[in-house]
Amino acid sequence: MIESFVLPEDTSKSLLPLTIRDYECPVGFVKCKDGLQCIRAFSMCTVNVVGLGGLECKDGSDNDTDHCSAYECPMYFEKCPNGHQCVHQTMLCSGAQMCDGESEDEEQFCKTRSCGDIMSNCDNGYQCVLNFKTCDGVADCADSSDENPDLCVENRICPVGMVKCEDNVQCIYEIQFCSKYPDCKDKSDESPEICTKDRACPTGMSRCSANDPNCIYDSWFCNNQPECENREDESPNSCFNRPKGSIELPWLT
Ligand SMILES: [Ca+2]
Ligand SMILES: [Ca+2]
Ligand SMILES: [Ca+2]
Repeated sequence: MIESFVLPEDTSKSLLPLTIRDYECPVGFVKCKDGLQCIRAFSMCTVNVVGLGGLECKDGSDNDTDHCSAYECPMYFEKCPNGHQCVHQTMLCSGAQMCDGESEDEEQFCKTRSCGDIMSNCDNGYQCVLNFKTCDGVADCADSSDENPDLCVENRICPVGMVKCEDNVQCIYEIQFCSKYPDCKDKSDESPEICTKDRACPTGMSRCSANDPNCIYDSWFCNNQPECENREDESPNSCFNRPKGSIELPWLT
């Protein structure tokens, strides 16, 4: 996969430098400050996280405070309290400080920020945890409030788009069933009784393949992101007759 590219050098030295600077980067890429290089939008001005970054601007502008202060973060990323770095929205206020700066500043910032639809507030008021980490038996909030016994009761109502594990307490996403990884602490999401050869998917979802009982949202096929174990959702066979997918959770679009 292309990480970044530089516009051809011989052209950049030609008599038409404006032509180069007018060159549009492909979708998902943005220009470095010098106007001569395109990098992935989520590599520009982002905090260093494994899996992100990669080849960056040769002119250093992807780490330049002034350039980054003016840069608008790409979809699913938000500005850090420091005003120049971009961080994935699920990592901001997650309790692990990702942004450069003082942790007190980040806490203060997080107290005024909403956790959104896919995360929930911890009681401490400055931390958000992903919805599926609530009542999963592991303390994710610094104050353990995501595992509060008053919250993790049998008649608990799951957030939109989530379903109960067999214990009737924990909520996970339908896509986490038969994913070959235990997400329910009782492992009921991977039980052979549920993950049968002929398992039917709920409405709006389809099996990864005839051999794979994992169901993913129909809109996640052909969205350029592999969600099925063997990437069947992005295979030419699956995408032959389908429109381009989306990376959003279907009920949030
Ligand atoms: Ca938890
Ligand atoms: Ca699972
Ligand atoms: Ca996909």
